[in-house]
Formats: sequence, C-alpha cells, structure tokens
Amino acid sequence: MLRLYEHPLSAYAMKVKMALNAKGLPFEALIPDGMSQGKAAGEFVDANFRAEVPTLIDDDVQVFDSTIILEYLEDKWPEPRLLPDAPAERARVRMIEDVMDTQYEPNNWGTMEVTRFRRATGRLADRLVAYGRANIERYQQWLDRQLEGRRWFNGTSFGWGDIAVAPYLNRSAGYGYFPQPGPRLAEWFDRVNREPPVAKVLEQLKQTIAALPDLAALLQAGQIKRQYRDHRLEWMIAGGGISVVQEGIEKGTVRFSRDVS
Ligand SMILES: N[C@@H](CCC(=O)N[C@@H](CS)C(=O)NCC(=O)O)C(=O)O
Repeated sequence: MLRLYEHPLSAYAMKVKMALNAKGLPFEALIPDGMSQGKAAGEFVDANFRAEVPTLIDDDVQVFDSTIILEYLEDKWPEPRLLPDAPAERARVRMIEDVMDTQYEPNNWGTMEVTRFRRATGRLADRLVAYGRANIERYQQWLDRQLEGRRWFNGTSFGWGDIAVAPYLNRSAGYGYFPQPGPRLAEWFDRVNREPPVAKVLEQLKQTIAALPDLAALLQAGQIKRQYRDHRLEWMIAGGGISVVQEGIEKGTVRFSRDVS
C-alpha cells in the first residue's frame, strides 16, 4: 500500500491526501517522529533528505514535494484525470498552484507563528498579524478573479486547480479569514468543501485543530524547533519580524532547511 508521511496541519500534505482520495487510492498516513524538533530519522528521511511532509513511498519509489507527488499520481494513475486537458488550462492551473504554495501559504504560516507560537506580543504581533491578513485578503481577491466565468479553478469540473487552493483557504478560515460572502470565491469555498475527497481531509484538520496543545509553551520548553525556510523566512522579515528570527536563532527555537548529507 502507498505510504504517505504527512501532518494533518500541513496544507501541502492536504493537497496530496485530497488527490489520493479523488483518485480512490488507499494509503497509510504516517506522522514522522521527531519532525517538530528537526530530529526526524529513518525511512522518512531516507526518502526525503529535506525531512519535509508530504513524502510518498510507493514500493521502491520515493517522492517528495506536494506538486511532484501530484504529478507522479497523475502519471501513474491517470484516471480519473485531475488536470484539465488543454495545454493553456493546464498551465493556468499550475500557476495557481505555484502562487498558493509559495506566496499565499507563508501568510497562514506567519499568522500561526504569531498567534499559536506567540513569537511576538504587543505592537509587533499586531503588525505581523495585520500584514498576513492584508496579504490573504489581496490574494483572495486575486483568486476570486481567477474564477470569472468558471465554476471550478480546474475549469468545468473539480480537479487539480481546486485541490491546489482548498487546503490553504481552509487554513486561513481557521484564523477567521473566510472568503467574503457574495463573490465567486465564497460560493466556490462552500462547494469545494462539500466534495468528498476534500471533506474527508477537512474533518481530520478540524479534529487536529480542536486538540492542539499549547504550542508556545512547547516551543519555550525546547520541545519544538521550527523550520524557517525560503518564502516563510522572507515573510517574517518582510512583515517586520527580523527580531523574531534573530531571537529564535539565539534561543534555538528556529532552524533552517536540512541539507543533503
Ligand atoms: N515544497 C514542499 C514544502 C513542504 C513543507 O514545507 N512542509 C512542511 C510542513 S507544512 C515541513 O515538513 N517542514 C519541515 C519541518 O517542519 O520540520 C511541498 O510542496 O511539499
């Protein structure tokens, strides 16, 4: 059976689980031990030296990165097709996915760093939260425009384009940032969340959020060391939180990406 190293809060992992569900592929979901401290080891790290979820193991095939995993699934199990047929439509969907993975996502991540991990207080916390919120609103307006004349991000039916957006919007909704009612995005959001491959993953997300421990306390106690990487690190600096990065390095609560050994 397919094995997926994942975490229920990871929007990247949610993309893959939604695609696996949409294709009707059974899989075993595993949460890597030691990941939150940057101490993961074993089969997971053997398959992905970056030690990031999602990572898929299919017998002797090891695939990391959510986009590449979706491509692998589509190549190996082409039916039901998740990408649209026309080259221009495929390119459009892939651009939406890239924007969500790299530019939208850090706003969710940064909001969590401040609100759940309490990386900042007072004026700095307010500034960082406002920065994330303003960006999310702007990207949601952009997403709304992408739906002009379309029922789904994928085109005429649910597919890859919708799987690329749904996890991130649901993570934002967890902070109270719902698409504004009325326009296309809000209607799409209700529609996509009722799709069975999506709904199943959202149920797991809901249960995980409801049972979250005090993450800031675990961070302070040295039990969590967070990965600050590329777009996320840039978010923290551009949003005005360079002191958060500096303090995290000094206190050992921030780490950078793992290199190949
Ligand atoms: N580009 C990767 C990004 C994956 C990623 O950043 N995953 C995070 C969780 S959301 C992770 O595993 N970080 C490593 C860690 O926290 O130790 C993808 O699309 O799969």
